[in-house]
Amino acid sequence: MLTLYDALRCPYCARVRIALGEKGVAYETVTIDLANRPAWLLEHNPPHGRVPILDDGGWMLPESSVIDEYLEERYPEPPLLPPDPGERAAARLLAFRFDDLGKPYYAVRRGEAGAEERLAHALTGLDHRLAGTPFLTGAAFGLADVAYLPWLLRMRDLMGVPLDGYPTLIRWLDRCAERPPVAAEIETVASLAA
Ligand SMILES: N[C@@H](CCC(=O)N[C@@H](CS)C(=O)NCC(=O)O)C(=O)O
Repeated sequence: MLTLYDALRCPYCARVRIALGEKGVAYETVTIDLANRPAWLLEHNPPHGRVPILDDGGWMLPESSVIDEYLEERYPEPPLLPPDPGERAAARLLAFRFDDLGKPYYAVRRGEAGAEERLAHALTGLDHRLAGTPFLTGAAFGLADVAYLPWLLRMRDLMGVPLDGYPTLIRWLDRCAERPPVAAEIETVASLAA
C-alpha cells in the first residue's frame, strides 16, 4: 500500500492527491502539520523535509512532479499523458515551466509590489494557451492540468484573485471540476477557508 505524506493546504501535495485519484490507486495518508513538522520528515526527504513524499513499500520519493510521473509509469491506466511523444513533451514542458505562474503567485502571497500585475500576466498566458484545446495536456485531462490546478483553485477560492478576465481559463476550471478527484480537491480547499 502506498503512503502519502500529505498536508491539505499544500498545493504540491494536491498534485499527487489528484493524480492518485485519477489513477484510482488506494493509499494511506500521513498528515503533516506544516507549522510543526516532525524531525523525522527530514530523514524522509533531506535536506528540506518538504511534503509531498510518496512512500512505496519503504522507498521514499519526494517532489510532486516526479511523483506524478512515477505514478504515470507505475499505473499506466488510465493514462495522464497523451500517446504522441511530441504532445507528451509539450505537457511535460508546461509542468516544467510551472514557476512562470508559481513565482508571481507566491509573490502575491508575500504581498510584494507589482506581483499582482505579474500574476495577471501569467494568467493571461494560460488563458491564451487554453484557446482551442480543452485541457493543458491536450485533448484529454492529464499531468499538465494537474500541475496547475491546485494553485488556480486556491487563487479562486481562498485568495479572491478575480478570474473573470480569463474566460477560457474559467471554462477549463469548470471542465476539470467535473472530474471527481478535482471536485474532491475543491472541497478540500473549501474546508481550508472555513
Ligand atoms: N518542489 C516541491 C515543493 C514542495 C513544497 O514546497 N512543499 C511545502 C508545502 S506546500 C513544504 O513542505 N514546505 C516546507 C518548507 O519548505 O520548509 C514539490 O514539487 O513537491
